[in-house]
Amino acid sequence: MTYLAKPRLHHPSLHTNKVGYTRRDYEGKISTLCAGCGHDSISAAIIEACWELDIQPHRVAKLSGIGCSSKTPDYFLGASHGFNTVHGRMPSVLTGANLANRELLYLGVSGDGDSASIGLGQFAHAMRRGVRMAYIVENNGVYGLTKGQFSATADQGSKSKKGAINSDSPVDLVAMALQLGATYVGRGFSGNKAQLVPLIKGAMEHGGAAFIDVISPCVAFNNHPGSTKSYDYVREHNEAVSRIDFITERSEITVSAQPGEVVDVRQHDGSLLRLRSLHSDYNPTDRHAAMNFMQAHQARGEIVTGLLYVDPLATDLHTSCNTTATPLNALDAPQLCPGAGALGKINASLR
Ligand SMILES: Cc1ncc(C[n+]2csc(CCOP(=O)(O)OP(=O)(O)O)c2C)c(N)n1
Ligand code: SF4
Ligand SMILES: [Mg+2]
Repeated sequence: MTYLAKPRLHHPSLHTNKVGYTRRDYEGKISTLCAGCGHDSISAAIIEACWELDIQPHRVAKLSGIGCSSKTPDYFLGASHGFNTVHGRMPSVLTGANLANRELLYLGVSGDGDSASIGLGQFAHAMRRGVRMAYIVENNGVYGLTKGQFSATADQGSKSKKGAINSDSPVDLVAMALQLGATYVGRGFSGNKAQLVPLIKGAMEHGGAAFIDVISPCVAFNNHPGSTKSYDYVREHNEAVSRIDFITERSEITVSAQPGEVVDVRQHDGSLLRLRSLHSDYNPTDRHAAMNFMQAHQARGEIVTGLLYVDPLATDLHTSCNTTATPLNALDAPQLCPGAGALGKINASLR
């Protein structure tokens, strides 16, 4: 058996959110991952974020590729739509689903092998097209499912469990997402839930392509001395750029802070990202400054985490393609197929 269903029974007095669901309603099956795997902490953060956002589970579509990370959608949001695609192909399947029905909230879950090795082209095009989604990569630097080979995000000089040294340069998905035009870019650590939950909430409510790279140690194959994706290494080298609070337009704003310490970013839907800057000169709405800041810190061996960049006025692929607001399954036959006359006109305009 590859999964265990969780019992549905729960105490009748469990706290419910504004749409009437308990936190348990956002859970999935019992995880079959190794005890201590970072991916399980990310699943817990996704559950927390969706529950706190009062999202109705049937409004979410969760898609993934292949890998331990890509198995995780089975372990959260059990009542949401799900599609476990082919290795590295989540972004194109998600793009198609999103174009067919823009009313759902899209959550893409992938691994560093899935997105930076076999799926690099797919990742790049989803980012540059501005597909509205929260794209989470659970980054452990190895192919966990196939027993720990280096992935494309493994740092040069890092050591495998058996002692081999990685000689290849790493792919940095955060740098790529920034360069390719993603409009919400963050990096988290599976061991820091307080930072991860608001990062995910902001991504779920963002109006364009949102990308979060979450360093997520693989305890079975990449958690030893010499690895740069182990719990110890990330804890020692983590440099948080900001502390983030996520406030929905419906919530009362109760956070207080000294002027100058806080940057407020209001997104299109009215939600507010409140960033307490830990670096006084950091501006999260300046793409080039974010790239320079990250690279300068990386050169010193630091892993910069937090919300690195956001464009609050982001638009998405539907805006650029000027598509109908109605999901395709709600259109009738004449609207879906306007007939030979309309096709003839289009062909004539192209001659
Ligand atoms: C087309 C194809 N090639 C190779 C594989 C074998 N394979 C399965 S998972 C995987 C890598 C998974 O690594 P990652 O995405 O980092 O996920 P992790 O297990 O580390 O969470 C590979 C190479 C496959 N399933 N399909
Ligand atoms: S092999 Fe690694 S990535 Fe896969 S479940 Fe185990 S710890 Fe997690
Ligand atoms: Mg991996």
